[in-house]
Amino acid sequence: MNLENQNGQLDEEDKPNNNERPNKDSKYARWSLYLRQIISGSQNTRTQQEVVTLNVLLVGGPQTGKSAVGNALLGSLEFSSSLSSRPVTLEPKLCSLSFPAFLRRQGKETALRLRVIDTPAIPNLALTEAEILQNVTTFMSHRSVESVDVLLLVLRADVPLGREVENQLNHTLEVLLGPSWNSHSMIILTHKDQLRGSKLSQTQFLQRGSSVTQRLVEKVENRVYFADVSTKHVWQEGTKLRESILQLTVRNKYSSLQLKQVTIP
Ligand SMILES: Nc1nc2c(ncn2[C@@H]2O[C@H](COP(=O)(O)OP(=O)(O)OP(=O)(O)O)[C@@H](O)[C@H]2O)c(=O)[nH]1
Ligand SMILES: [Mg+2]
Repeated sequence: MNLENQNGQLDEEDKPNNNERPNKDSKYARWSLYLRQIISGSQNTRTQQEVVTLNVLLVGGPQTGKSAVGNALLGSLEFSSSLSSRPVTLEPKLCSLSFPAFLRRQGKETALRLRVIDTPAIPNLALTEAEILQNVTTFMSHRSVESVDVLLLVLRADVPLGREVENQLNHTLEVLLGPSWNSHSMIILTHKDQLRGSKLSQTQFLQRGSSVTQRLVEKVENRVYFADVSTKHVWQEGTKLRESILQLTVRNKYSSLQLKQVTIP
């Protein structure tokens, strides 16, 4: 099914509904979101609203904000996120939520159902790469997740990325999702708020940044999103992130990456 127009932009029908935009106040908005999920959940059953379900995988180095990005996406605090000298997330976790009437598709209001999978950091002080791969693949198979629609590679904007981390991320992702993992990926550069003192634009910042980050950015075809997912701005970021995820999905014509069979020696 071709859902993309010639410019690779969202078709009119696949644009997020502007009605989805909530009140700006984050505390109120979060509660309002929950109430809307509950109310619209029962309406969905009655009116049989169409649903697009996307599996979104969060991957990245230690303490980069993976879990915080997951919380922003779902407008919740389901994933444990905290400042720590040790890895906080040691097991994969899946949380899902539906956003009713998020887009129009084939003339119908369609809900967006996000299934967000948080994972332990790569590299990880507490787990080897083999253990992470084993944990993630076992978890995915128990939860019947066979494919990934969007991979969010979460890095810190304010911390240069080392070559070793780049190599490990590349290797793990290739084993897990195959060599074309980059086609379904987007880089989220968290801690945008820490760059406030810098007078550079985001593009200039990237151009003057580490060659390692630049290489990864090129690899994901320049899909980069600077985010501040500290609690104050989490609501606004969540809305924009969901829209970016939908945009990438449409660009990829709703295709997904099959998870590979991983054999751990
Ligand atoms: N200021 C600021 N803090 C952030 C941002 N993103 C994450 N943090 C903070 O960074 C810390 C680590 O965030 P987590 O979400 O636990 O990071 P993680 O990558 O899941 O960490 P591990 O599971 O340990 O690998 C928390 O205190 C977050 O609040 C951001 O954009 N800005
Ligand atoms: Mg975490």
